[in-house]
Amino acid sequence: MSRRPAWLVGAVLVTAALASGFAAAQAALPAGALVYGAPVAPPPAERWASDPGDGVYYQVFVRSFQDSDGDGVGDLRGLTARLPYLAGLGITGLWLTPIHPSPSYHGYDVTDYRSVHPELGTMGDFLSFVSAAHRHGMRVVLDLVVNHSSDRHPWFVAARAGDPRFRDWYRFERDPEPLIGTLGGSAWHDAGDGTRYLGLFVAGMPDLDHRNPEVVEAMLDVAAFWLDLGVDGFRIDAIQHVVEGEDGTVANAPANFAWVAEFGARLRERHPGAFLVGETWTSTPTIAAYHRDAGLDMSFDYPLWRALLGALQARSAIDLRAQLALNADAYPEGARRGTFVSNHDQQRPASLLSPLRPNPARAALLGRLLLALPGTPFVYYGEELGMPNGSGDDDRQKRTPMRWTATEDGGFSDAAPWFPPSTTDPAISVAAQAGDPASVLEAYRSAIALRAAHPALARGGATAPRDLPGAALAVWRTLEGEAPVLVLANLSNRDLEVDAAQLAAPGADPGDLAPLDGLGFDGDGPGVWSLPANTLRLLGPAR
Ligand SMILES: [Ca+2]
Ligand SMILES: [Ca+2]
Repeated sequence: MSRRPAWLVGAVLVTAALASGFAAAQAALPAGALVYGAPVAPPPAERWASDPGDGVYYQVFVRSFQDSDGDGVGDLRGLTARLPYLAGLGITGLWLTPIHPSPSYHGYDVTDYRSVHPELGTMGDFLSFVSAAHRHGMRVVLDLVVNHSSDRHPWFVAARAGDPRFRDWYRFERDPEPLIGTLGGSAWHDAGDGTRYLGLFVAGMPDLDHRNPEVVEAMLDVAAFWLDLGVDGFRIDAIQHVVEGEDGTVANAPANFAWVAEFGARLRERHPGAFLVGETWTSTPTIAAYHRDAGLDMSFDYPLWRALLGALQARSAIDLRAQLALNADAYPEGARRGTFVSNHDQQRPASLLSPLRPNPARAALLGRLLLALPGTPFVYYGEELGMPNGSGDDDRQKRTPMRWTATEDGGFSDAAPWFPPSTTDPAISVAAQAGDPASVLEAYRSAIALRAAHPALARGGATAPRDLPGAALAVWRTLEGEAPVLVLANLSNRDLEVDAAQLAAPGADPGDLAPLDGLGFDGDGPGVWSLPANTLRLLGPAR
């Protein structure tokens, strides 16, 4: 009997499959022997020495990132080809919005949880992508849409047709108690047979009934399927809404906390290194409760997102300081929080901060701020270019094609893109910004590199002194055994002087601090720093 670990056998098979063409290899091997359910990658504990909360993640809307085959739709091969760009940016993890078959462009209504949307590629393309991402030192996180399926998923089709087994996978009722959906209307939808079914979001997304153990088991199997293929973790969509309360609560019910605890624990039993990051679009105390009471591996810090954008919009650090202080108190030790300034559900910050014309300094400041504060930063594709929103309220305007080249089409595709780019400005492109120190892209690159180089920035705590003008933000980042870092930002549109004497300094003499970014500093003397408008600087003990 071979002593080779099971995952290595799988890896060899898949390597052979990729080398010789996935379909051909699949045909040559016994059914089920290749990838479906066979472990193909080393367990995360061996693959990753570091914590999943370390590093910087990048959120990709695959359909809009890079088209590889000239059909105007971004795909997995295109994404794989762009991994060197992301590695060069310092990215260590990727979150892909849903990649499964779905009748919608966004994919949040899944019809098959175990395959890849044909427009985005094949299973072989996906495996090549995962292998390449791992070679580049990036984790892969998939969106797991557990709360609901598509109304065209075979489970729901069977349920609606009266199949007694699948009927209990959803909630059908003849005379339900009224429930308000997440978008404001009734959460109950006409099933056409005298009953109504629950769909908290829209009629096309019926809620799965996770009070039924069979449903929980089915979703655990889906998660395990992808983990066996080398995926590292999942972003749990709509995590607050998975199980509704008996009293009509549709968010953060006690039963929902119990589901998060059970799902996470059972997944880690099967895959000890797997991790879950929840779409915790709620208040700080509630997010903290998911860590404390449900053992959630990582949350998304929506309150900090609001505070970061608010600080830039109001040109005032006052509320942001308060949020940082609240975070320092609210979360249990070791709670990992994904931090962000944009995602596929939000108006892009470049448009919010400067609606009339691009303002690279403001977009760069926001990014530098995100990357200088506690948490695990998630950068949304295009954010690192200051890419604007398209016009109008359509969600697709938040998910427009990535701008690679300075040409009108942005180099996304040889064909007409599935949706028009949000801008044709040549300056909003990787090609125009790469190498330009004044660009948003280079601000992100240097901020990510500084974060990686200074442990206090990556993993330290944060204290923000309040004895400063509202437009100035100072944050001490401290970590035991590591040199502290002082984050200094000027949120206003005019120059500002900061006197170090105003900053109580933990373990460092403010007069003894030097910039960490290699750039000079204007100032009136030791400990007085002049900050131009819209800038952020990092200082540490002079060596
Ligand atoms: Ca394509
Ligand atoms: Ca639900």
